[in-house]
Amino acid sequence: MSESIKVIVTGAAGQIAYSLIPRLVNGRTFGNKKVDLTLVEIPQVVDKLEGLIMELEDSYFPNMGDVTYTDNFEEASKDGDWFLLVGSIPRGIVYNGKKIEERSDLLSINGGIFVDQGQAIGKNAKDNAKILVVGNPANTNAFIGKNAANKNSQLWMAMTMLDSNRAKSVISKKTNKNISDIKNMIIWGNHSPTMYPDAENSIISGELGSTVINDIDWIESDFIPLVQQRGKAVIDARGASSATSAAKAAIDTVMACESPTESGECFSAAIASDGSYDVPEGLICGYPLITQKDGSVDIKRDIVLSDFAKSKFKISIDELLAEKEAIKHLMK
Ligand code: NAX
Repeated sequence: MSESIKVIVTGAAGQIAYSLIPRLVNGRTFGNKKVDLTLVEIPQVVDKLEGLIMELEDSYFPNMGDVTYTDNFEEASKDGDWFLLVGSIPRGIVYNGKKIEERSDLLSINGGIFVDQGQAIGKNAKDNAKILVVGNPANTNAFIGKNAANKNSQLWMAMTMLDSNRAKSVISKKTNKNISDIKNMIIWGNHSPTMYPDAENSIISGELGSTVINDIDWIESDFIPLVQQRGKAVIDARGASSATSAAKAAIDTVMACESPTESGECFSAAIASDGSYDVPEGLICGYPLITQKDGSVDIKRDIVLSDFAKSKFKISIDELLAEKEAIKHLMK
């Protein structure tokens, strides 16, 4: 093991993290690097991480380096290479005496957390750090964090890989193909029920989705709502939100960034718009992405959107703009 990498995970005592953290040190996600982990939680539950660390030690992970835990994010962020920001305050809990039900309250509370975390990352993390925001509202949390970090060499992303994986599964059932035959499943826009999963531009056994499926009614009435509402369906069935699939999607995103993307392919995550596809600059928007040979991550710019796609995508961009408006008091 020649190289080591420092990975910071917030929300480390939560249900996604329980499934995510062991995979970070399994020798696959970061190849043969030694992985040093810093696990972060809020003060009320941080001591529970002692138990998780005991389990990690008992699991025999040859690639596991130093593992520590803390409730001090500022301290944790020092020299970080990768940040998986999973922790956030969920809807429905009582926070400072008030039940958090409105999306605007959620945006504001979590936004405040991401100002502090963003500033710490900008100041303390590596210049080429990569940050994946999982905690909701993920795109706007990443928008706030990136602004607070104020360091363009760091890459801020919000996770849409779970939506992409869900969409691949729906298409594989519809077309009777193996899920590995479905590529380039792009999620445009916000990680929210307005997202636009792009079946037309997916690649199914080497052919364009619009040719293979050729059924716009199914795309509009079945496929899109199924993907958009899948998170709720899992909660209804399981009595808890998606955890193991969310953890797998976070790992898929890290791995997609850690090695160059195959020619012609792309993966899904939300990053800051540079104006591509007419998205207002700066919004953290779901795009098709490519990891270059030098490790940088770029938007794939040669996707052609149909008028149908553009109209759906616009709904999600408008929502991102409304969220930006709702948190403008948190911006410098
Ligand atoms: P849990 O409630 O099980 O865990 C969240 C953990 O975050 C808790 O242990 C809490 O103490 C901790 N936390 C809260 N604020 C923190 C802070 N400032 N610093 C460090 N830790 C903090 O939730 P879980 O099911 O693990 O979900 C985590 C987040 O992922 C939620 O916001 C959820 O909405 C979001 N999701 C995002 C998905 C995506 O595709 N982007 C999909 C899955 C998931 O719904």
